[in-house]
Amino acid sequence: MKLDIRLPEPPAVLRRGPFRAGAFRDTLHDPRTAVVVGRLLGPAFLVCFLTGLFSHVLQHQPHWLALPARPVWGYRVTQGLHVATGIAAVPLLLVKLWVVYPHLFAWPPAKSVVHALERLSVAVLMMAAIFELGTGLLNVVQWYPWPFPFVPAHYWIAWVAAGAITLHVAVKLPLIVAHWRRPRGAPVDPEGPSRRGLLTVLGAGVGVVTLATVGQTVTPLGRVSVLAPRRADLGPQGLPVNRTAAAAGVFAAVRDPGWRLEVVGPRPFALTRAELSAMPQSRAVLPITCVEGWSASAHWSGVRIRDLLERAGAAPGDRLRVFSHERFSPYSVMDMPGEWTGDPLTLLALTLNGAPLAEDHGYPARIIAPNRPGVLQTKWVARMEVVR
Ligand SMILES: Nc1nc2c(c(=O)[nH]1)N[C@H]1C(S)=C(S)[C@@H](COP(=O)(O)O)O[C@H]1N2
Ligand SMILES: [Mo]
Repeated sequence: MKLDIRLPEPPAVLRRGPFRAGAFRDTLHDPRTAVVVGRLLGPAFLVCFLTGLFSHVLQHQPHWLALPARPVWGYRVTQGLHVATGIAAVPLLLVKLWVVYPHLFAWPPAKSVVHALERLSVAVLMMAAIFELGTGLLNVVQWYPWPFPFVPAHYWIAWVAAGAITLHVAVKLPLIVAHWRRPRGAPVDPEGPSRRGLLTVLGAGVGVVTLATVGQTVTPLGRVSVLAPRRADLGPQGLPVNRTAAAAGVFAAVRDPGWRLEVVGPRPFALTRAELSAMPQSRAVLPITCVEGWSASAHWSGVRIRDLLERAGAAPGDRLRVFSHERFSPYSVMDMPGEWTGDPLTLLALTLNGAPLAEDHGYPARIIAPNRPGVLQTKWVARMEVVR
């Protein structure tokens, strides 16, 4: 007796994974659907990448690059878009992966070396995209359960993702071009699940996650955004707080009756809070825009940094290094380039929304500047140094 132990031949083009042949309706897993979803996911990734890049250069500004301090709400818009497009990209990426995942079981796994490399690049793209969205989301809820520093990891993997996406689009360009438009007179399967149905579900998903979170920066939607970790109007003096004075360990320093602001420059000086209040005061309506996605506008008043620098004998355009009473924090020291030190809206703020700064908002004095990330709005300022 002869046993036939030959395995059945896999279908020529595509094996349907662990599922029976025909388990997937072709309209939902065909190149046209992949292209239609890609047309939404691509721009979301692009906006997220560019706004992220802008945030990065603001926080790590190269000396040769001058950045604008206007419009004052610029960073509020770009960072709001960064977080919103990142969140919208989650359902988009999930659907995209679902549309193309039967290709995971393509047979043979690699037709050539080039094909193998192409599949490898898609694997890199997937991992980088999932890493970026995952770390970004956890950053929004301010949870850092990983052993690496968030900012450089999120930044460098973004370049990996951008490179892999560019390669992916280049490789798939013929397919993208061929399926960009709806095929004329294509037969519609009346019984199959429709592409339009899938896109409706996807649109609803994007709408829900956006509405549930965007209110942390689009203030009127605050009540709708039940998943937003912050409400822009909740907090002492009507403004959220990320790090409290207690958490920063600054009580002793900021409650010291002998507190003085030290300004170091060609003509160094020190001023008490009463002396600062006696100087000409300026007002500004400026937002705090936290990189984590919440933002809120507030009324500030205090002394222009420009006036303090002038008094210290600095020249216009000089840089400033600001030291907080808080120690051992990435926000203990902040550098401010000339575009901001000379700006009439950059203040050493003493009041917030009409009352002296609460301790949690940086009492006795904090930095507030236009078009800058929240992480650079240093609280509990102790000392400022003119940098030449
Ligand atoms: N010294 C110090 N300043 C700081 C911080 C901090 O942790 N320490 N947090 C920054 C961040 S991340 C933000 S978003 C703003 C928040 O300001 P607020 O608490 O007054 O709203 O303060 C910034 N200034
Ligand atoms: Mo922040």
